[in-house]
Amino acid sequence: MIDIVHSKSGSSVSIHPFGATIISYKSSGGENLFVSRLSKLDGSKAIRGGIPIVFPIFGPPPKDSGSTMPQHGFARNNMWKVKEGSQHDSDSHAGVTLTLDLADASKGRGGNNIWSESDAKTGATSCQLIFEVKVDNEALSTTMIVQNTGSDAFDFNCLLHTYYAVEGKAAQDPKQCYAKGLQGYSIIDKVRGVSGEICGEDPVDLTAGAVDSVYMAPEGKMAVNVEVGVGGGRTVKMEAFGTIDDKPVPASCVVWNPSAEGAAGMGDFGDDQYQEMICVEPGILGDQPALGPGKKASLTQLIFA
Ligand code: TA6
Repeated sequence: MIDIVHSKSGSSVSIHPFGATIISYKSSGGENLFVSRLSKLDGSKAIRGGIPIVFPIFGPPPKDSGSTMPQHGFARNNMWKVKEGSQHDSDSHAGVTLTLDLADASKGRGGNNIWSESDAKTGATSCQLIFEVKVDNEALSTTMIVQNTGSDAFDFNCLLHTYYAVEGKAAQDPKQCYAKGLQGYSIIDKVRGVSGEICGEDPVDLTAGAVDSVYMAPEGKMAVNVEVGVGGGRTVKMEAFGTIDDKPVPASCVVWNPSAEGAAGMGDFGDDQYQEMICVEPGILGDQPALGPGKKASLTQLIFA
């Protein structure tokens, strides 16, 4: 585990090198992230909680693609390396940088896709992922950078799959747990199988059971800003923004809670723990331009807690 403490503020973050998965972010209000009590931490599968990194696909591979890449891609299924000399603790902040080269990604690439071992050997599709983590007295800042190190452009999605801890098993209490700030976003509701409704002024809450919705930004909106109710009378603020080739691209946001039924169906999720979490996940999920050879993309998430 990589443990980072900002001595000046006492805020801290713990990162598991498997998937560069942040599994703890503590600030003055205590632990902000949820990790299932049944989560694997031995590298046998993606960590169930914290901030898993989703790349190069969000969700399952495209239908009829024939790709066998696991859901949410390979970034969260491989051991990342600490960038030498990057761990630091200064008055302003503490932090570390981790990297994953495609060549070192031995798991989760599947077959029949541009990322699979056979194709990538030609060097056509290749990348280096860089994950910059900083913590200070105000926030946890995480920036994922995708560097195209191959000869071909590639399409991608990336997302930071953040699990917030909700105090007092209050996730299904709309007064205590919600995601506010998505008004005007177009909704892809995967539970109801409905797309295109526009989110209203009311915060998104978890009263209707399972929630699994993607909120796509309205025209011209780049950064996503969400206030997350996390129980105990507390709220956390999240801001996220993305770039491709240093130009801003719209950030989308996913809200997920599996409900009792979904929790019971996951072996690495406590049956009752749907009451203890809400996922609010910023990502670059649109049909944005492909990333050209030598170019980079970035996704930054700031969690003010
Ligand atoms: O982000 C929401 C989601 O895509 C849900 O559909 C659900 O599958 C969740 O991610 C967890 O996915 P995982 O592959 O980690 O079990």
